[in-house]
Amino acid sequence: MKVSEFPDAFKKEREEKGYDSIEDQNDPAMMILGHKDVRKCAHQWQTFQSGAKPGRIVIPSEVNIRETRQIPFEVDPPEHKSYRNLLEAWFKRPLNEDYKNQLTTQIESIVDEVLNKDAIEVVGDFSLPLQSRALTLLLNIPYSEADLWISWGTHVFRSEDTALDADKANILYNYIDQEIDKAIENPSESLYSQLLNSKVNGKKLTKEEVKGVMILTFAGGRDTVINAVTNSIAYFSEHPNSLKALKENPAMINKAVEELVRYFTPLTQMGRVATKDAEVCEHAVKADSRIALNWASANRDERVFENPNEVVLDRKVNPHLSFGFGIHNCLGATHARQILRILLATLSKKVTSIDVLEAKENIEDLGNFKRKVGFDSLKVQFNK
Ligand code: HEM
Ligand code: EMZ
Repeated sequence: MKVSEFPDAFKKEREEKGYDSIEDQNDPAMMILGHKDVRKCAHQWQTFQSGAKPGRIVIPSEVNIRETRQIPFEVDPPEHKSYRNLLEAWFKRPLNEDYKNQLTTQIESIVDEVLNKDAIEVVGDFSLPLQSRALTLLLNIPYSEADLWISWGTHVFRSEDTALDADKANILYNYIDQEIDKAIENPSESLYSQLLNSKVNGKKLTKEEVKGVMILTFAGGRDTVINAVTNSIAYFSEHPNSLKALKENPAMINKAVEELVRYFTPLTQMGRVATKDAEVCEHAVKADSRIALNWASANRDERVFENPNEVVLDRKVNPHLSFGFGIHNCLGATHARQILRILLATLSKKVTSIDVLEAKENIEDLGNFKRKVGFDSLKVQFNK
């Protein structure tokens, strides 16, 4: 398979019945595959809730590796809205000029670094440091803190051989506990301090609530960004003319980012738990069972996207669901989009071609479905 090719794993089932069930630790989930149905179910938060047992809406389920509720991700209205109101402005900071300039400096310097080398392993030596350094801007803490996060590897709940790794998750939880205590002693301008100073419905946020926001910020924005960056490099390695097109027409960059994010869909799906007996695609969903909003499948729905399996960098209408849909839409999307826009601008200016030396694909195992979501490793050479 070409490194830039990411097949549609769900086509047959989406076209034939619109759903299919997958096993997951004795808690199966009914995957919703069509664009229209995914949007409809995402809207029905009263029937399909996020505020179930912490970890249960994630696939694979994380109920066995954490107890802290991630906020605002695992909360339903009306509380959800109060938390969003609190966080919205902070997560829009990536639109500020100063933020963009700092992010540009970071990304240009990492691209300059790799330009001088013979071989670069993109996942560990490019995407992970880029993601971690950029996160210091979002949290508004010193740049040097990124070194520690880089040492944790690409996913905070996974290690090389275990899909769900409780020991590894504890490294993150203990770290966040410590950082919260530090911020209580020495308040600063960081997100920790901002949260510790905030009130929701007249009450100060508890340490557990602050932890819930911070875990989500670390976990949700980690392998998604790493995959988006790595897969973009894979794409341009086989499409050098697209880099040239972006250099000649930088106005196309925003559309190109949306299209790459649609095509890769870094987060395959997210679950919900039925609060009562319901029906989706004329199929019964029992109370307390799980459904999964499959963003990846919806993004290849031929009823919505012309030539869904092709990357059309200047695609005009692109209602992709890669950042989710409805009230829980991705809070980190502004940050993620800035990273990718600046990355594309920088690559198109500084790099003429990228040679792939070695690639090991990361295939998500969803029982009957196998989906390529990124790479375990991708060795390339960047050429000036
Ligand atoms: C929610 C994808 C980057 C923080 C979501 C959702 C998706 C998503 C699909 C919806 C989940 C649902 O409906 O249950 C992505 C992708 C990213 C990305 C594809 C990168 C390309 C980030 C980053 C952060 C972040 C960088 C923060 C550092 C969040 C948060 C939510 C969320 C806090 C929950 C919002 C809520 O529940 O109201 N993301 N994400 N994400 N994401 Fe992201
Ligand atoms: C959860 C999730 C958030 C989950 C919006 O998505 O991202 C996953 O990578 C984490 O494992 O805990 O944060």
